[in-house]
Amino acid sequence: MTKPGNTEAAPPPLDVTRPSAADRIAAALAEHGVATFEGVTGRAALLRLAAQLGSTTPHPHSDPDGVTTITTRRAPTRPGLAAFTDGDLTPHTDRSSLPSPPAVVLAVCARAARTGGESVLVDGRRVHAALSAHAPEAVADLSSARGVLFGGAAGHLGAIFEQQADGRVAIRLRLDALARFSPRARRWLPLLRQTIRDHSDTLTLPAGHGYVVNNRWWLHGRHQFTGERMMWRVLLDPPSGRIHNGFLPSASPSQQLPHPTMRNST
Ligand SMILES: O=C(O)CCC(=O)C(=O)O
Repeated sequence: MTKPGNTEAAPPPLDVTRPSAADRIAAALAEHGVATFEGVTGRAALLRLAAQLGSTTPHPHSDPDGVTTITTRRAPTRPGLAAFTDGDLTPHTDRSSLPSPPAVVLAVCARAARTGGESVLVDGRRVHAALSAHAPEAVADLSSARGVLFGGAAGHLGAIFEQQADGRVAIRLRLDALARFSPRARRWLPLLRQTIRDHSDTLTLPAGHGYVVNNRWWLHGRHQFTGERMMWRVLLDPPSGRIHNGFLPSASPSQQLPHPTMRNST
């Protein structure tokens, strides 16, 4: 954990080689929207863990087994490919251009960077609570159903904070060139970016360590790096009803939220 404000003890990463580890990861994911783990010894172990958490959903860049290998593959010739560079990747929702993005993102470090490359996780519930407390108008504008076109012309027109019928709020965000904001939404982007920075947790993941996040509750990204860093990513849809679409907003904007604070896992 790198931010001074968060002093709660972080739960240690769960060891996937221990009995019932997948159940404990699934339980943490359901309760907190996030879990960290260690002990993934290779791609086969990654796929075993993924199969215990849900069904794999393919990505345009994934291999037939559903795993996307994230390395520095190419210069960013067109927008949307920043993951395959050695640059910063702003915290985002995966597959934000789909009407229903996958519920869960599972990411594992296959090879650590020489320098940098820390994973960045952001609790959307905290971002929403902070904005609700200090700029409720921003939350209103960022909740507009026509506020953002995600993913270009054929993408999804929607809100950053989507109100769900069950009272939850589902976050959907990308801040790259494939997001187009309405004037009302655009005026809050500097505040939104700052609030995201204020609520970013960073994790240095050695090989075999990883995280799993509820894709509609937590944003994920990474810092720029040097070296031959390699991550594996799998998008998952857990069995129906196990993972909720989004987070329950805090009852009072100033309420302290219980939070499984992330800590640097090295
Ligand atoms: O490189 C990473 O650690 C994360 C990549 C990522 O966020 C993504 O591909 O969506």
